[in-house]
Amino acid sequence: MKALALCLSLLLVMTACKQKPSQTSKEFLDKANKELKKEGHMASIASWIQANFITDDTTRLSSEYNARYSEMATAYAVDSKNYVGKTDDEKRMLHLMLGVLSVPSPKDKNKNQELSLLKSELESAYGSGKYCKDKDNCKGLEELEDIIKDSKNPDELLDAWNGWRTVAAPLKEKYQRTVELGNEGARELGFKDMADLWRSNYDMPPAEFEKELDRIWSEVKPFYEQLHCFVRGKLNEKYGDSVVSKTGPIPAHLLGNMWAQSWDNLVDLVGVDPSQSVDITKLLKAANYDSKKMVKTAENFFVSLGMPKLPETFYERSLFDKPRDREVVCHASAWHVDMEEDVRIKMCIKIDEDSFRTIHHELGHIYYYLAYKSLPPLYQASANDGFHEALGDTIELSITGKYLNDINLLQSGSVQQDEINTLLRMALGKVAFLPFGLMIDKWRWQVFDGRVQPAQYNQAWWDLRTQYQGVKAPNERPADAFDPGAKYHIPAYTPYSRYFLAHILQFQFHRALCKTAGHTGPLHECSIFNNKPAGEKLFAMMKMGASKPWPQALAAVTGSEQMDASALREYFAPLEKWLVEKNQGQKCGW
Ligand code: X8Z
Ligand code: ZN
Repeated sequence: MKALALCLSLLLVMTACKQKPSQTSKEFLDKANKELKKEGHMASIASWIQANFITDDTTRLSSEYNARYSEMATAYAVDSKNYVGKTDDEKRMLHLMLGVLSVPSPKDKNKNQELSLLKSELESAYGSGKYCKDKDNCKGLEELEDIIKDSKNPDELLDAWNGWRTVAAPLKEKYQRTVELGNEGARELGFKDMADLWRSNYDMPPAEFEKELDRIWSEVKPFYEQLHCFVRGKLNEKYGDSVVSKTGPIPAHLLGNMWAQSWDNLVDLVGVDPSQSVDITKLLKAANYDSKKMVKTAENFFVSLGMPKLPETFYERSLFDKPRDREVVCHASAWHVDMEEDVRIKMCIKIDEDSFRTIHHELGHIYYYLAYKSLPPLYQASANDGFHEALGDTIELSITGKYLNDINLLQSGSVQQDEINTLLRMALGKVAFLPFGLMIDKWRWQVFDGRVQPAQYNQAWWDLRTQYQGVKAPNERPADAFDPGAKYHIPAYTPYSRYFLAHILQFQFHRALCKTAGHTGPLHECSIFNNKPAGEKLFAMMKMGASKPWPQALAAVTGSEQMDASALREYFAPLEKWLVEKNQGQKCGW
């Protein structure tokens, strides 16, 4: 009875607070915007140093500054619930404040510190992870990825694949604890758990967002199954029944990518004709490109659309090349350090097509940052997070043979581009990715909401990999395996549905911008290079930041308020037809 009374009086105090905050919602938001920007700047600098120079010291420093930032962001988020907001803008910012942190910290100071340190440690452990066969033979992720990319020896592939996963196993305990703490933080903000929080950032009820993803997936699944069927057939021809069956899921070490997330490194194996499609790696090497020239070339594309040149500090402060003498997080990233003009990328650029495409992806983030830099910090984000990831990829879809001619990388007439070869190359990258993009957060949601307990982490991961991708673990997994931890975004806590959305949205943007540019032929032949009206349309949307619900931002470019796969299907239509014919007589699916 006493306890109940205490609760009741607490409730009364809280209700009273809600009615009478000491400042107006505008004053509250102005202060929050200002202080979060300032503290975020410090956290960003510290994280930058950590990621560029991984040591125990930088890990601690970064954890310290990020703990301060999280404490502040969480306090503001909790406090925001005492305000209603007078205008639509105020209401929107109050809601956005709840989602500032993807892993919200508990109010308890010790737990906040603990969470921050664990997160920094996970990031450092992933970035500096090594697989050592013996003490003089250690390999980092970059080297192991090269093996997966180039080798056609199943034993060698398996060793590199397993090797990288030995780095992830020890992360499980720390990860498990971050889930507990992050969920506690999410509950203090009024969410059921972190899954509920992550799904609440899409201008629709969280449960509907999941349905929305499933709906979009159902639009592309039949096409993916055809691609899967074709690739599996080729792998079976190459490696035989004992390595790849003609009917079941594909073992994950054979797809040319450490996570089997995109299969573009299989172009040769699946028979893409090098004389009938453009091999960008070959062109970059022949023209003696270095990392900076690759970045300049990508910048030049954005400038050709009417966007500004990058600030000099971008070139002074970015990291383009993997340093020889220190550990860095090589996973490519784009940073908005001060929420103004201090923008940087951090990448271990290789002179190849994959890096060339990724540079465009990263500059997409950078140009988004610059476009919305004058907005209040809470609006300094994209309409939904898929837009941010889609931006640079949209530009990348304009890297056509004609464009490569225009920039003198490809001599005109040297390659007779054929439609199927060109589309197959693209599909191995973009279409193969879709179920991977979807399943990562499906796994996390189950982990966050408790449907999957730590003892089932790995099994649940492989169940989803098989269900969605038709991919399986190449061998029985050790009891302590934590294979999800071998993918950067899991220890780094980067939400992943954004990439699934981006792979849909980029085709919607591409189709709309090509229309603006007056393009009439097939979509895969369109490049918006040099087209100012298309650039203006895109930049206008980027300038909106997160200030409006995403359907409005989407409509500003495409005229439609719906995310859907029709543009992707249209882009690949000839290939889909071709694959269906090629797969006649095969038992597709798994
Ligand atoms: O992480 C990235 C970017 C940085 S936002 C390089 N991507 C995802 C990945 O590598 O898993 C781009 C595509 C998917
Ligand atoms: Zn990105």
